[in-house]
Amino acid sequence: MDPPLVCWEGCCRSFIPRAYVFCILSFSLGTHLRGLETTATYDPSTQEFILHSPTVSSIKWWPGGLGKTSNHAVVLAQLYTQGECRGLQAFIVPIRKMETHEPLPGVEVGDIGPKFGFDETDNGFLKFDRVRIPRKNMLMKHAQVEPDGTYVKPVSDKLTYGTMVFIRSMIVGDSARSLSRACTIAIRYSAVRHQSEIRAGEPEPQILDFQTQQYKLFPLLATAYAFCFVGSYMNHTYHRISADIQQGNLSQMAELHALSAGLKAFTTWVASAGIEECRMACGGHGYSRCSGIPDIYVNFTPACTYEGENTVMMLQTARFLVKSYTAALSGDHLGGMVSYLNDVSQQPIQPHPVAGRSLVKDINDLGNLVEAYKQRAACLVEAAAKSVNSDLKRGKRKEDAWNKNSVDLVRASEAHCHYVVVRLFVEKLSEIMDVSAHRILSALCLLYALHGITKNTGDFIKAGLLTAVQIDQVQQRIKDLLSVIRPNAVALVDAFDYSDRQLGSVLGRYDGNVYENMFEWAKKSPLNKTQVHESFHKYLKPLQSKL
Ligand SMILES: Cc1cc2nc3c(=O)[nH]c(=O)nc-3n(C[C@H](O)[C@H](O)[C@H](O)COP(=O)(O)OP(=O)(O)OC[C@H]3O[C@@H](n4cnc5c(N)ncnc54)[C@H](O)[C@@H]3O)c2cc1C
Ligand SMILES: *[C@@H]1O[C@H](CO)[C@@H](O)[C@H](O)[C@H]1NC(C)=O
Ligand SMILES: *[C@@H]1O[C@H](CO)[C@@H](O)[C@H](O)[C@H]1NC(C)=O
Ligand SMILES: CC(=O)N[C@H]1CO[C@H](CO)[C@@H](O)[C@@H]1O
Repeated sequence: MDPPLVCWEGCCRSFIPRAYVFCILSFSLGTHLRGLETTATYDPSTQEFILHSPTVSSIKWWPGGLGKTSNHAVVLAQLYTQGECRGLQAFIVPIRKMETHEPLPGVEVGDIGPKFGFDETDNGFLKFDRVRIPRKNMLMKHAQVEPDGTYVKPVSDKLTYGTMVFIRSMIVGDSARSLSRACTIAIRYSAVRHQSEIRAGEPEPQILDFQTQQYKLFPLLATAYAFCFVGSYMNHTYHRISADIQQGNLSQMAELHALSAGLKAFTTWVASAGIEECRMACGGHGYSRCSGIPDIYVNFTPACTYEGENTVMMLQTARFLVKSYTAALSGDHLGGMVSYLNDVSQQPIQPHPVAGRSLVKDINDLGNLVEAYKQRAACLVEAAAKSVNSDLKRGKRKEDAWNKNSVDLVRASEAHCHYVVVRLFVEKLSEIMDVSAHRILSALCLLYALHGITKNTGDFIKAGLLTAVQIDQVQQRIKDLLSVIRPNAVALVDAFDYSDRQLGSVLGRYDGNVYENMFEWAKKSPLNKTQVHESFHKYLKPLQSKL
């Protein structure tokens, strides 16, 4: 099977001797890093840090492998030295004896109990009571504490969060993998399954021939393709910008943070909901674990929460968007994915479009559609930023102005991410040289863009990007595209190239022999070990004899 989705156990392996089993405890209080209560106080007399989690609320909860497996942990804690709090730093903390695996003195550690999924993972809790570790156990690449307790600041505070940015960037690819696996299963099964009738008296059609089934699955298929391209873009962007950061050029660090946070949230939300739609599209058997989809879902859906809760991620991206918008207004020239905000400041968007006049001239023109998504994002960013600014002018406190507009800020971030995804999909097409592959991927790309418009019609009409008549055309065109994609649907999921072993699905088998194998699978149920279960003798028979 694929490597486990909780990947951060592996992230630090490069610098850790093999005998150590590690887990990373990045947050003590989840979302609010600065509010983290676990402290690491430096004691120069012994050159040690003292780790302490004083309250029940500061118990670290959740890291995979912590409950029973790890003997060391990387812990983020508030550093105190020379009487001052220096903010979050990371420390390597031994938590169990190497020989006996018993918890070390002052360490309280264990498993958190059953969860929504991850049954095989020992997600754990951890509490410190004045645990001492040597000074060299602080990860000092960026910030340092000298033997006498002198604190040396990092070049940028943001550098401390580099690992989180890396994992978020990789989660974008996970979204693509999880959604594409669910699509593979649902689409293959929909080609195998026959049900009902379309024309009276004729044989039962494949359920994939129902327009409604296509309408459920093909936009998700298009999304899976889009996310594959976005995942690979995010990976390359991460490597490109972090190479610059290594060289000391931090100019694009804020862009990288905002992009990875936003795309992590956008793709995990969409993929998580999409996997569940795929499951329901398989009817009753989708609910059986032999479909493979329940496992994909429970393993994937925590990605909406871990490594940065999605709403909080969207708000971080919004902060960058509002900052960029404000910078553009005051004459800065923006680069990267937010460069469209340069134009907004020059020509304010018309709030009330003239009837019949719209930005999109041709709903089949991908260039036009990218422009429309861009303008929609610009409109929503501008509206949210203006609203925050006017609240500030009216004397609201900064935090209150932010909170009072946060629904709109999240919407602005989503629109920005949606634009990025559509744009990257369209750009990818120019790299595809094979004529027939280009034709079908263009249809998928168009479906992705048009489907997104129908889900957000209000935004596009309100901003004068499309007229109501064009929205009707969009809806019609989507139905045409479903028929275009239908003959290629199975080939398009085969192209993801998952082996049966990777899919782990009876419904999604490559050879389509679903029913025989489902029967085999059922026979292996533990309840079938005996022909007659003991509960019959214990409970049912006595009941029957009373009748
Ligand atoms: C399977 C799994 C594995 C995990 N593994 C690890 C691990 O290995 N290491 C580790 O350190 N952690 C791990 N975690 C913990 C995870 O990182 C946190 O759960 C996550 O950061 C969310 O924090 P929270 O639980 O405190 O949620 P909260 O922050 O309490 O979120 C609850 C709600 O409050 C909202 N909210 C919170 N703050 C804001 C805000 N500022 N603005 C608007 N809304 C807000 C959220 O949107 C959400 O709706 C894991 C979690 C899971 C589920
Ligand atoms: C990510 O990008 C790096 C460098 O650009 C490349 O070596 C690596 O193979 C990529 N990984 C994935 C999963 O695409
Ligand atoms: C930093 O990187 C950016 C983007 O690659 C580049 O435009 C800029 O010139 C670089 N700055 C320095 C000082 O090298
Ligand atoms: C594991 C096991 O014993 N499975 C049995 C379940 O029931 C079928 C049908 O009676 C048997 O053929 C299997 O051997």
